[in-house]
Amino acid sequence: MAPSFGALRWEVEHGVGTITLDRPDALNSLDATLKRELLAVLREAERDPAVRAVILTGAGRAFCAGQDLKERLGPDAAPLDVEVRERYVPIVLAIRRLSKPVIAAVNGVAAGAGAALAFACDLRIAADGASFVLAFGRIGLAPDSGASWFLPRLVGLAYAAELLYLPDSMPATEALRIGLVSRVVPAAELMPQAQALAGRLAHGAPRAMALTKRALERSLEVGLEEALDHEASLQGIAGRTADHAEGIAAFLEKRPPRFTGE
Ligand code: T3D
Repeated sequence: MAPSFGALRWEVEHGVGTITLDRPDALNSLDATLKRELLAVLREAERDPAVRAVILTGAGRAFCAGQDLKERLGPDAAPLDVEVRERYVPIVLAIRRLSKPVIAAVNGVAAGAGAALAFACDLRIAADGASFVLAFGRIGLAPDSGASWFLPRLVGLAYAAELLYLPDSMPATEALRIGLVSRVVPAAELMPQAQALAGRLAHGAPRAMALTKRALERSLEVGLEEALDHEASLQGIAGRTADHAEGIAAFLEKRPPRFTGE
């Protein structure tokens, strides 16, 4: 039976798992429950073979406003380094290590660690009214949850520095111009387009998708020769899959492939 959650919604349809952060009155900011459930649902997405691609989005007018600042003032708040290491880092790593592609469908404002969650995803598509605010500096904090790692890789040091040192709100159109998101669509089109994109990913060969994610990940950290060698190893794995044989057969028989993940 599919697990149920209180602070987020989890729906699986046609190979696509959709995570909707669901605390709209608090702009889907991350309280203890949402952080715990987000990690749990990412593990569920990995475990469930019916899920071949994942969408992460938010309910209401925000994607995610980062840490729930009201909870942070509470008596049980952990020191920041502990909170980041124990609650945020596992979520970011779960997204990066998920063997299935994750699309951030950024429906509204993405702030602080909420923006970092979007950066950790494999693809970012934004509604035209969405925005990014690297709000850490506004409240006297340094970046966390991978914001300072992802941003230079996504948009280069110059824009990463602008976003992190001068935490102004960046509208989706500007995010598209600098390459922070790959598509901006009218708000009403966001979920249909994200679902169409995820549907295409879900019809791909699952092992090839996972290997592509690993190749891209490694490419960020190594030189050309090591990347070439790593690609060759991954291709060796892909070449031994039934899906590769199916891909060739489908091509020769002039029909769409039916990938099974074998
Ligand atoms: O534990 C740790 O702290 C470590 C981890 C840190 C990582 C981080 O994420 S640090 C960054 C935390 N996030 C922020 O600093 C963003 C705070 N929010 C904002 O700056 C603004 O709300 C937005 C730019 C996101 C949106 O602005 P706006 O004008 O559209 O909405 P608003 O009026 O400010 O907010 C609407 C409601 O959401 C409001 O509640 P109310 O007054 O109607 O009852 C506001 O308090 C609430 N809200 C917004 N963000 C948060 C929040 N409540 C709790 N935590 C939030 N982060």
